[in-house]
Amino acid sequence: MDIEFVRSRFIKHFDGKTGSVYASPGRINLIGEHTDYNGGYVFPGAVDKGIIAEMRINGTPDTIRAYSIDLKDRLDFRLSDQKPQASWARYIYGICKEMWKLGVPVKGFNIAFAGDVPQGAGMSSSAAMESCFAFGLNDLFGDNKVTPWNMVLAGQATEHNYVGVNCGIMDQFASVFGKSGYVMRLDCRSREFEYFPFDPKGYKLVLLDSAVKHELASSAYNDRRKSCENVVAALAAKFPGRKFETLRDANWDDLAAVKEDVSEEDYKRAHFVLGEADRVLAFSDALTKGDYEEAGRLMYATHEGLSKEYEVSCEELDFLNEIAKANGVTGSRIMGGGFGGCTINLVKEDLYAQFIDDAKKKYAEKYGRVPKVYDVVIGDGSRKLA
Ligand code: GAF
Repeated sequence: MDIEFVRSRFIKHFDGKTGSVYASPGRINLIGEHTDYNGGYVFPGAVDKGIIAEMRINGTPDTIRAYSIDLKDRLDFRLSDQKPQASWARYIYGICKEMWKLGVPVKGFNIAFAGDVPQGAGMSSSAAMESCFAFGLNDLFGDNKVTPWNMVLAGQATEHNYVGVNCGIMDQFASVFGKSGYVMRLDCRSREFEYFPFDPKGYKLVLLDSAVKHELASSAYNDRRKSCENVVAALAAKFPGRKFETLRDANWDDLAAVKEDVSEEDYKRAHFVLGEADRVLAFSDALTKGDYEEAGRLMYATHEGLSKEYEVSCEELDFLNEIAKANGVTGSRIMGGGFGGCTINLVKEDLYAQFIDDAKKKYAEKYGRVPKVYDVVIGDGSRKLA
């Protein structure tokens, strides 16, 4: 996907004029899954796939003329009206409202956009849209005064208020702050982060897309978050003198102390979150030492936890994980929210071809389709292209 492609559609579908062009990426996450809304650490990086949008002020008070190039769908709507029915248009409507709250006097504009982040693959195509539109609105109407962090929060608020997913901040953060060649360790409580150069010599990072998309993924995601909040409430009741905002404030002894006060299911979810918090820190150490074998072992442990304790895996993802193990892949796990999407695999270069061939063959034999393969290239965050 390139800028000329988007530009040609923008010219064709509107009044022949060009506008400004913005890009934002999707993301991978090395480790730290479902930790962001629990105040923990995550380890994402932006990818070289994303959304490109061309935007131009159209002189109306609040009419948005929007064209989704990928869906070939054109929609005009007003910001003073109810949110549009089309789900893709809600991202535009929502981010306009959230940027407005941050003091950006959004008026009418034309927009055409396209993307090459695979949908439903867990690479966060929605955060790429939110970040891209936020970046464009900030530039067109806001004198670029909204800070990158506030754009992250505006994207997250769009998910909460207009899409119905109570997500954390990892995806929007990665999309805004990504840097080519670097992954980032973010502390989601303090919002401090560090760039880590990521160049595992002798290894490749590859995604295998199960092509499964769970129908009820957003409500199941919200349920997981609710379980964590239930445990936090139980902790606050048990230890009135202490402050529990998220599971980040709890240690293993605390969790054991409320085991009988919470449901078995909620306990299991929290048990995963505390384990994952430990794993992200161990993973950072391993990365600093260049110990990719240890990093890979932690990825497998995360898969196990996501599958058995957090229960966000599915048969197909577990199968891909097993194939990775059988092929001697260093690390493999579900990436992103789960309920379908991709596994992320850290594989030695000399095992790569055999692993991919075997995964394609066995997956096709069992499920009648070949998993898509995406080699990960760590790219840049949100930016203006023209
Ligand atoms: C989704 C959410 F959007 C993120 O905030 C994060 O919770 C992730 O699932 C799981 O780690 O991508």
